[in-house]
Amino acid sequence: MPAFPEIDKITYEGPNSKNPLAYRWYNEDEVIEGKSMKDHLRFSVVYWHTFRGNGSDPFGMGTMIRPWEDGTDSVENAQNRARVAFEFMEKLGAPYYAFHDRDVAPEGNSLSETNANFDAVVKVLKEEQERSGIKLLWGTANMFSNPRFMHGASTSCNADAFAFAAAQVKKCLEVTKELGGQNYVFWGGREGYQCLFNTDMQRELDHMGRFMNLAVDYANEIGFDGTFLIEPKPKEPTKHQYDSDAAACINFLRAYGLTERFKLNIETNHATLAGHTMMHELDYTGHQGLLGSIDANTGDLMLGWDTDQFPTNFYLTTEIMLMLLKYGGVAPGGVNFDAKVRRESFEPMDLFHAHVGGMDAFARGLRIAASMRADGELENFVKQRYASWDTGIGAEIESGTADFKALETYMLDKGEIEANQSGRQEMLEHLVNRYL
Ligand code: XLS
Ligand code: NI
Ligand code: NI
Repeated sequence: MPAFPEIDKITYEGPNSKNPLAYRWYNEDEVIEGKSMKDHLRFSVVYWHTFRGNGSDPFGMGTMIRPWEDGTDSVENAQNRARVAFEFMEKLGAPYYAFHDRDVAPEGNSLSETNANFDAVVKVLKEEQERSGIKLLWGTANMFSNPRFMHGASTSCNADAFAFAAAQVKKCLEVTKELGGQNYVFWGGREGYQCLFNTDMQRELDHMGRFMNLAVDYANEIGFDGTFLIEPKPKEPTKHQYDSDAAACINFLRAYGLTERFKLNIETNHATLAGHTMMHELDYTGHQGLLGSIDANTGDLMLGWDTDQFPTNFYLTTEIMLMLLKYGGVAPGGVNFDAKVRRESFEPMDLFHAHVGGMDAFARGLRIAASMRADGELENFVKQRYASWDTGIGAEIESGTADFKALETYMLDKGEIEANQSGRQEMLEHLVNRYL
């Protein structure tokens, strides 16, 4: 019996459609900048929020109506849920999904029982992938929910927690490979500190570096050649997370020799918690050649936590798509909806409304970004703005032929700099609005 009997496959109806369960902008086979929208966007549904989120918050219990759940933590229930997840993704037309090990299968009384539970559900995931053609964007291990990880996983003061986490990631890498996962994510759920008085920061960071190198070694050993992704977030659950923003992650990867196999998975709500815009984080990561994937959501700027809302703002999606196009696309990463419906949106149908809205907002952002790029006005303005670096003294500085003495001679001779020109910020902001 289908879990969503009242929903047919969501289709593209075009910009004039008033059907909330239709795409107005996402036309998956339509080609933009030489690639289908489907290949540009590589949409992915997350297992944790969408199929495990129950709507509870620190003040109240779960609210979600999920008729397919039998209320137990059994493997059978988890297997049935996996089939429901694929029905949902198929009807939505999402080509990818992502999970934590503990989202898909229940923990048992021992590590071996837990691994067996995981295998039993992975069997169903594999069947469903083969049946539907939906692929795994990435797998990851949940090393933050269980109390054993209260002090962190690889950064715990307790060496056994490191060992347990290693066993968990080993298994999750095997499963990710088995399911043809294209990436593997590390988000450092409790890899940070609450208090510096009880923390040996250097030792913790060294351990985290060691952990990730061990993961790379094991991936090489079993022939998993997907991209490793580290996902920056500045705080929550800990006061300070070591993977705090893109720059901190990149410095970490360089310090521990990990840039060959790792890239970054940038999440909008994490960027804003770090005091950056998503566009900033993408531009920073992109020019470093380390842009791997994105977690698509949005925060609420009035609230200081990771609200993980579905993105619907065209301005935001346009900025994101401008960056993804600029840096050559997001593949083999994707646009992964790490977002949850509000606890007041408790009906199964709301899961469709949320994803359709998010996918359409990104599709619109892609279209807008592509037309801005086709016109080239922004690009030309920036190029012109930096023209002093293309010839003469600018070119000599960039190529490394001008030293301090040469620059002094140049300036003594010239006396004063070329007149500065306006940055035209307001004109450009107005220009961007023309496309929206
Ligand atoms: C939490 C993170 C998490 C990662 C996967 O804030 O976004 O969901 O994406 O562990
Ligand atoms: Ni998040
Ligand atoms: Ni995330």
